[in-house]
Amino acid sequence: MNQATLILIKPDGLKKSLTGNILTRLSETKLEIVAAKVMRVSRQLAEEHYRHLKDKPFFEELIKYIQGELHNRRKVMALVYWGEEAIKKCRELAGATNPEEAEPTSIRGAYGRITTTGVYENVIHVSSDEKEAEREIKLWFRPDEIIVSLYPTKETTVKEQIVRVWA
Ligand code: DAT
Ligand code: MG
Repeated sequence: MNQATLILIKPDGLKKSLTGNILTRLSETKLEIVAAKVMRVSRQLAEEHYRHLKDKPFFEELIKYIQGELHNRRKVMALVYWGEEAIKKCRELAGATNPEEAEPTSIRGAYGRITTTGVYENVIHVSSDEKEAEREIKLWFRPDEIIVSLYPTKETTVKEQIVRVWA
């Protein structure tokens, strides 16, 4: 069954120059990359992305982490991988949430760490299931940024919208 999953290379992954290593590991899955971009993460996006954790004691640190404030790298690389069992394959390669418990050969096991303040810096995000993948992909990408049609779309006329174009 074909699935889509959101992948984020988190600010620690970017700061540690792990983009190439992570993409190489993910290429073992033979899945297709159908969207990719580097972007800044607003507080609103961060809070919405991690809304299932908003009551946790580490929530505030987690928001700072994904926004890049802990690493002085205010960006993430966001991708959508698509293909057979995409979520399971990517989560297996990513490893357990807690980098100390993750398989040493997994991405998080190899490159993650727990900070002295208790933040799990685990370098990569992978959607947890199909429902979350849809929610997250719709949060991080517009339909025209994805080269396949994953979810139903509709056309709408946007009036007097200011957009930036090349000068
Ligand atoms: P996952 O990212 O494996 O889907 P999650 O959705 O439960 O895990 O948590 C999202 C992120 O929050 C996770 O990547 C790291 C952080 N996190 C989760 N549990 C934590 C904990 N007990 N202490 C510190 N950070 C935690
Ligand atoms: Mg999760």
